[in-house]
Amino acid sequence: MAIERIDVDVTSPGRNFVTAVVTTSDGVVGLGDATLNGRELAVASYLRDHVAPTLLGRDESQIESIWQYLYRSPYWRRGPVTMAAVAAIDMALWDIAAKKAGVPLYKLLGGASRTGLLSYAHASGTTIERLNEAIHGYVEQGFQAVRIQAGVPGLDQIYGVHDSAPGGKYEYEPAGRTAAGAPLRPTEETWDTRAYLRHLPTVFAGVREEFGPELRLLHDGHHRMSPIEAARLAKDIEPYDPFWLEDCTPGEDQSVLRLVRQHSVTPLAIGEVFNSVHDYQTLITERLIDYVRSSSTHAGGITGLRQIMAFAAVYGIRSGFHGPTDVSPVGMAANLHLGLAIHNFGIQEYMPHSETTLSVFRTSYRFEDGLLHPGETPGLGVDLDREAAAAHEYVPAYLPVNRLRDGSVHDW
Ligand code: CS2
Ligand code: MG
Repeated sequence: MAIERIDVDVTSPGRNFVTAVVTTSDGVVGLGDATLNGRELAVASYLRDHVAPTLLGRDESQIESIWQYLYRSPYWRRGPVTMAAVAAIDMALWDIAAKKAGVPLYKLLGGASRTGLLSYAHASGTTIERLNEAIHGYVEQGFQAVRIQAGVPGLDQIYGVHDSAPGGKYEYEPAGRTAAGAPLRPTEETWDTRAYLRHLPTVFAGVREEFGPELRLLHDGHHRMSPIEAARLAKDIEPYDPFWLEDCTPGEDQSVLRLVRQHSVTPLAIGEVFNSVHDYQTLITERLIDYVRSSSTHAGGITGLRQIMAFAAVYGIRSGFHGPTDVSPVGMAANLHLGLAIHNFGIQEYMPHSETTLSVFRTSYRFEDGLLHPGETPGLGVDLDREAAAAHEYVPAYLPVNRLRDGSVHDW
């Protein structure tokens, strides 16, 4: 059989998503996530204009060969736009293969290595009290791990920090939609690393005091620190037994993690902005990280992410796949199937999609007692209601910009 048609659907049910819809000559449809937050249309064009025409008529079962063709043949390799496009096709082909085999995808990837995937929720609060309220909400839902982000005295708005509604229901979108009539540009925030470094250990102390030693606590530094600042933070939070410190420095400078390692035993997680195994080469071979943060959506699909995890396995490094709302339910399902199958799974980020998103993408994964499971539906187990999706038109939305108090642009 062959690839007969590739559609690229851009939809915005609550936030923007790009989905490749691949149809075979015998009528099987596979879905792949190509969502790149704030740059969605660039990937849609890459797929429509440069990928889809080259794949029509090819044997859809040759997943590895098609991956290599899309990766090597254009000459311009890697990069987030390219790899999100490669990811979408790859996921769709795996979806088709598993649907044809009549099995949930994890069974094609080697079968289940575990009963479920330990997952962590996003808890945050402008104060430690509000943060603790949010954590209580998640603990009641069964979460055994939470990412804790808190406001810093003196700073107005920090990316990823919001108070949750009563009962722990906490929804935010990383990318802010532009208000009608407003200039089409990201919002801006002000940052002060010294204030943050002073405050964060007290946040860990306040949460440990409330919840005791068992709950797993994670924190995302979101690339904001210099190497020596990161080393200090990793050391300062060490007494509170963090599960991980994520993105303590911008990940592209791999060797700086040596400095952080020299000063602490806080586990480190990096990689949500990476897109290939090569981005991890130093980090993995020198064991400078403990968790791989990539998602299938941004790292070349299941084939790309499986390559990274096979390499990481040799060094005892585990997965902590990226699972924010900007990874679509299709990308999330791909992460879950791979996570269930590989031996070196660690933890899965779980930021549930809004009801509007889930009314368009119908999922079969489930969350129970702190564990996610991809479900038993053949394929990825996600359906896209294309008619409903078409009613939600693309809305420009951008991630924020971060500046220091003197106005200079900072990592965020
Ligand atoms: C965050 C993300 O989930 C995370 O760890 O870093 O929310 C990230 O900021 C967004 O995915 C950016 O698109
Ligand atoms: Mg992150």
